[in-house]
Amino acid sequence: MERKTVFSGLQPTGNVHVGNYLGALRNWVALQEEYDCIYCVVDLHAITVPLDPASFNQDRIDAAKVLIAAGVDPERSLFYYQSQVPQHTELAWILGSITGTGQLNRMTQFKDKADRAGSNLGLYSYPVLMAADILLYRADAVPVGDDQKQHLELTRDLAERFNHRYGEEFPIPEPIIPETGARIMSLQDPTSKMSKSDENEESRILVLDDADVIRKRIKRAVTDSGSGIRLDWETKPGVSNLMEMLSLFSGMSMAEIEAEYGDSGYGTFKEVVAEAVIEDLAPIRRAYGELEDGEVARLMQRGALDARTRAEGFQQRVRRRVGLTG
Ligand code: ATP
Ligand code: LTN
Repeated sequence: MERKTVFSGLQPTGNVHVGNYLGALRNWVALQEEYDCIYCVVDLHAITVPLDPASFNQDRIDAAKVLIAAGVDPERSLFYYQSQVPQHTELAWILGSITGTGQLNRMTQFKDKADRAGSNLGLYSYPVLMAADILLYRADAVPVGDDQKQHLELTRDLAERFNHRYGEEFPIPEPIIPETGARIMSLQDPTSKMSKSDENEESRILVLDDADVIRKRIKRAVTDSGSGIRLDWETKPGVSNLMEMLSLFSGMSMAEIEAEYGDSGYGTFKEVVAEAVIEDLAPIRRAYGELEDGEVARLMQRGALDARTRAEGFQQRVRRRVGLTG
């Protein structure tokens, strides 16, 4: 039986944090066992907010290195930079022509980002480019964190609309969202999600942080003024967030965590969480240190070449459907 196709993307802005890792990246790695996987460093999405051109190429290489160090395998999966495969933007334009502005106006991530960074056309049409990323390869499934649900809904809608107007071309992709870890919260404000763009760097743990930084971040994580280690997102969101991280990093169930640490003080519990995070991330940090920029740049070039060939085959079908062939 032919393997199903998985597609996902990560922006090369800021450093990869444990939210990205637990919500998406761990799934990317695991899915390589069973699926035909395509993973993309989405640099064109990243430039929708202001960034420094002088350091951007290094940001892309660093992001690619973290992904490879975490287990994305360029020998098994197609792995490349989005901007090196122009078929993404061509399909985005075609899909943009069947996207209602009313629908884009409802995208919550656009509203959030536009409030913070100012609005522009790229940011507005960001979800259409994301839909193009996914549909370009006829992906069946998309591993993402909880915050991408709305964008996935739009992708599914656009696939259906295209199929209806131009003939059956795209499968309707399913999100793969983990049951736990899909929304890791900020360490400083456990009611909002951990984010790369949060100004306060104490709000997150990066996959490449060293042991001392991880201990410090968790020690300073906001909890509540009560006591007891109990899963309760309403009244104890900070503690619940730490419990979720411990469960995902150590493999313990929530019941086991409550049984073992229910009566512990917050200080002691935080030390346990920190050690579990440090232990799980250490091999990634080590692997990262062994990768060379030049080697990664070459891998990405090769990935782009393969991706262009594959994407072009698919795009010829789209052009024919739309009436754009000579
Ligand atoms: P951020 O919000 O951190 O700036 P992002 O979501 O805008 O990141 P990406 O880095 O491209 O952008 O996200 C990569 C993946 O990580 C996506 O699948 C996203 O859903 C997931 N993700 C981001 N933040 C979290 C989080 N706090 N918890 C779980 N998954 C997350
Ligand atoms: N918008 C996503 C990144 C992204 C993506 C994709 C994820 C761009 N294209 C395609 C899955 C599939 C985000 O995490 N901010």
